[in-house]
Amino acid sequence: MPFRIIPVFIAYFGHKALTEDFIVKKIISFIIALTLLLSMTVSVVAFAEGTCSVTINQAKLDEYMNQANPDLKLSLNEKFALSLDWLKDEATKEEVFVGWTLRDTIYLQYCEPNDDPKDEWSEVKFDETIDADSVGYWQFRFSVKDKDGNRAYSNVYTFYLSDTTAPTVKLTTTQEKYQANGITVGFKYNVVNPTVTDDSSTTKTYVVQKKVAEEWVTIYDSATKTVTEGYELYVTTGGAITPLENEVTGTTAFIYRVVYYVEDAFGNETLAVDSNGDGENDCAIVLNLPTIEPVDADGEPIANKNQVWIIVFASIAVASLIAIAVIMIVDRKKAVAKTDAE
Ligand SMILES: [Ca+2]
Ligand SMILES: [Ca+2]
Repeated sequence: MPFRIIPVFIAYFGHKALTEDFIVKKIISFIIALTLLLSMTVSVVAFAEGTCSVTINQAKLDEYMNQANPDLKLSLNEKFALSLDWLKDEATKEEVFVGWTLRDTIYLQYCEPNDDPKDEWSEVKFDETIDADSVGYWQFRFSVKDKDGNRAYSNVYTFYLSDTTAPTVKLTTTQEKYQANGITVGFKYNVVNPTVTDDSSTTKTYVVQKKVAEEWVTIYDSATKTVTEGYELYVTTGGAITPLENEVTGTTAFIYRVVYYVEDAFGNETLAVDSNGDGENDCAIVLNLPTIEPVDADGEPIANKNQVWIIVFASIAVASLIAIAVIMIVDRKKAVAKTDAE
């Protein structure tokens, strides 16, 4: 008897299971339909975002940009602002940005030379400035944002920003010290470069000059690493100066100097000093090197000290010689006296 219940049980619960399965399926279908609908709506909204209520008249913009070209010539380290006359004029602005109202914002977008134009755009508003601080191709474009945040973009304009400024050059503190206090005769002085500041890489060369018969003679050229024939005694092939011991000038005069030449990567040469007195600047800076005697830690000339000691030792030596001579004479006299006595 209980076995007769089983088919009924199966029939009942089987049907119920079917019914539940049906409901689950319906729910899933509904969710799918809802998802589809939702994604369609999102897509529609997304497409709607691309439409800006302002359109850019590219041909007109090109026209104004061509006229404005001189204004857009950039030079390094200048604050660059979008101060274009046609943009200040409401009528011409509306000609380019068709449909523009006060609720829409015009931006100048820029991509610096080292930035990727795919995604590294920065932007400024009409009256803001850009720091034009790197050499190379800068890309610009206009973008207008309407009141709903929709954007329109112009074509890209490319400008080459060049470095037209020569490097600034000044002596280091150590160089200033040597220029004031002198370099020591008989000792090697290694020439170093002055402090050079520029936005691009720089080339620094120098020549060592020595005053011979009132004329400055170049005795070493760092560009070619050559010592002028006959001056091997005064300067090494590495450009180090060794004044001879008899070349002491004192700190108020000098017979050695280093003339520096500095140029940046764009050929801007620093011409700040007239080294040959012809009235025209020809080099970046000159380091004058007076020559002094060697001094000890107390500032006493070592040479003088040596001389004192030489005198002391010489005096002792002379005194010793006299003493020996006296002893010898006395001994000899004694010996003579002894012989006489015999
Ligand atoms: Ca420069
Ligand atoms: Ca000159």
